[in-house]
Amino acid sequence: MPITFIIGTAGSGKSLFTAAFGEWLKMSKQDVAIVNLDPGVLKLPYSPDVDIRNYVDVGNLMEKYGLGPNGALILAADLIADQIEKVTRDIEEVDADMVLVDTPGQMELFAFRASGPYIVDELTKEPKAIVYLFDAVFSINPLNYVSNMFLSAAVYNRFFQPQVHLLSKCDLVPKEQADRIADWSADPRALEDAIEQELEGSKRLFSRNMMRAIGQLGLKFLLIPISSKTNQGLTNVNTTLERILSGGEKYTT
Ligand SMILES: Nc1nc2c(ncn2[C@@H]2O[C@H](COP(=O)(O)OP(=O)(O)OP(=O)(O)O)[C@@H](O)[C@H]2O)c(=O)[nH]1
Ligand SMILES: [Mg+2]
Repeated sequence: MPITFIIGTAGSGKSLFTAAFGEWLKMSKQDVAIVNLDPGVLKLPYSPDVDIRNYVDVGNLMEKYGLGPNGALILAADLIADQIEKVTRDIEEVDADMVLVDTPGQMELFAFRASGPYIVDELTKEPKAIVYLFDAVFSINPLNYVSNMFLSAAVYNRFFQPQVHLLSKCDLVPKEQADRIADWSADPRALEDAIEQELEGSKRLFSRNMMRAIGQLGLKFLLIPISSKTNQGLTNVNTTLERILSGGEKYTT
């Protein structure tokens, strides 16, 4: 069963994308298993087939170890790795064509601790992909966009799995803005022009050097504009994931 992990900064739209894309796959007659790996979430926009909250309870951890909410979330993120066999068994029981995994709200709990890469490596030996979300509202400013490129490169550096980049929440920005951000992702000169025009001083210098450094790594961040409210772009996401998961592409797209 190929697995796709949905990653992005807090509030970037991971859970709603998991819900919308899961529904889209079902409507396209594909069997999909949806896994919630966020131990701290209270309400989800989908009914998970497999739920880490059955095995790790943040409230209990706070009480048992006298932790605050953040400390308990960090501990919970680490404890997820111990539950991997149970999660794997639950996923196998669903027996789907595709598994979508919604990851913890704060990206660093999954991407920048030991447990996330361990889980991605161990959950399956079948093809995997990472979907990384760029929030369109946040990415309108080239400085924010470049910061997100940097975070995305850092995520790639943690997992070394094929990575697909989505521009989420496109229904919230004018179409020309979304197109412009997508252009930056396809054409470094367009991004460099925006940096020259819209940023000044050290912000300009930093952004320009950062985008060049990431370019030198050979990473691409071709963004697929999507909306989990209108389903815009989900066909495109599916085509891209199918290509990656069947062909085992090595590079970011
Ligand atoms: N208009 C619009 N709102 C969206 C879209 N995707 C997500 N949202 C909203 O953005 C907010 C955050 O979305 P979530 O899907 O919870 O994001 P998340 O990355 O899972 O957030 P955390 O797990 O809490 O970090 C919610 O209010 C969503 O309704 C979208 O495509 N369009
Ligand atoms: Mg979420």
